[in-house]
Amino acid sequence: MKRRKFLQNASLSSLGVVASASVIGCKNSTKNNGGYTSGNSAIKPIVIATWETPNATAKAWEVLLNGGTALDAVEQGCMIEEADVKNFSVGKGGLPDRDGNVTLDACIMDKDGNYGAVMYVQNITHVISLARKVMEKTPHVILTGKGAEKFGYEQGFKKENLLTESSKKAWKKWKETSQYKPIINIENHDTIGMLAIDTKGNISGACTTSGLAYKMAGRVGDSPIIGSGLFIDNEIGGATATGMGEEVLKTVGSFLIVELMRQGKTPQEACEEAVRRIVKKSGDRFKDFQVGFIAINKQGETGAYCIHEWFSYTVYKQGENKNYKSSFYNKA
Ligand code: SD4
Repeated sequence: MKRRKFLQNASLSSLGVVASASVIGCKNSTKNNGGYTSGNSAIKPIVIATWETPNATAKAWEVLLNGGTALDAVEQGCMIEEADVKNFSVGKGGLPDRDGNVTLDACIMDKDGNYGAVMYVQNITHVISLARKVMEKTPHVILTGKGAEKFGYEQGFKKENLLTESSKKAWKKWKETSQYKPIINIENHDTIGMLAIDTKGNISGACTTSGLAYKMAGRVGDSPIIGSGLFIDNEIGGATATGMGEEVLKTVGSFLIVELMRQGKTPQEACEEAVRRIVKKSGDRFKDFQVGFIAINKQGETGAYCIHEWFSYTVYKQGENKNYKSSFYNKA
């Protein structure tokens, strides 16, 4: 499967728009695990996203180069994965719950700390845009289920069947054993979380998912929950998560990472600390689940860390779109 492949440092620029980006005052830069580390430099624009998602980062980059906001970039970038029926963890084509219903969760956060989310949405593909509408057009921050859908149709979203033939086939096969055991690093860990800094230096983020395959009906994970699947503070930076949502929720992982950066940690150090905290609290259970975080700070430095090998992330900066392998905790 394409998505299972890991392309370390492979240039993906041919997939996207390649143009020059402004790198302001970046001295002494070094590659660190795909992250860009340098003194006080500000790299912008820049996009970072979970997993091998070069088409999504390319779209976001294109928006940024055309002067779009980070908010527009993360929304439009995430929409690429939502429309991709080969991504079994996001949008149309996402794997269903154990009853055969595809239910989507998404959230978005802007530079002013505004947040919008939708959860348990069953018939709308672009839930990231629906989350943005919740943020911008309602007095609320979260809408769920039928209410979210009703609002979506009022806003002009199309009603669609999200269960594709291949997802239906996979679900039928799963039903033969009906074992719920999320597997580390396969297609059910392709949630996209995206963070971007625009040419004005403002940060926004988005996260969209169909959640864990074959979850119980009604289950919501970390992805649409502020502070867990995503958190942005425009003064500090942002973070987003993928993997076993229940574990991310219990540590409010993305908020934790942003707060650690506020205290002076680099994005890399902050991601590592958040993963260590999850591992420590889990006893031995961490051996059976994956969690991966990515983060960016105001300077455009990035970080990524996960529990088990093979989480990857994609960064578009300075005209180059690259996928990187994340460093990981479990060396056993
Ligand atoms: C969830 N964190 O619903 C999501 C799952 C995920 O790729 O990351 N899938 O728990």
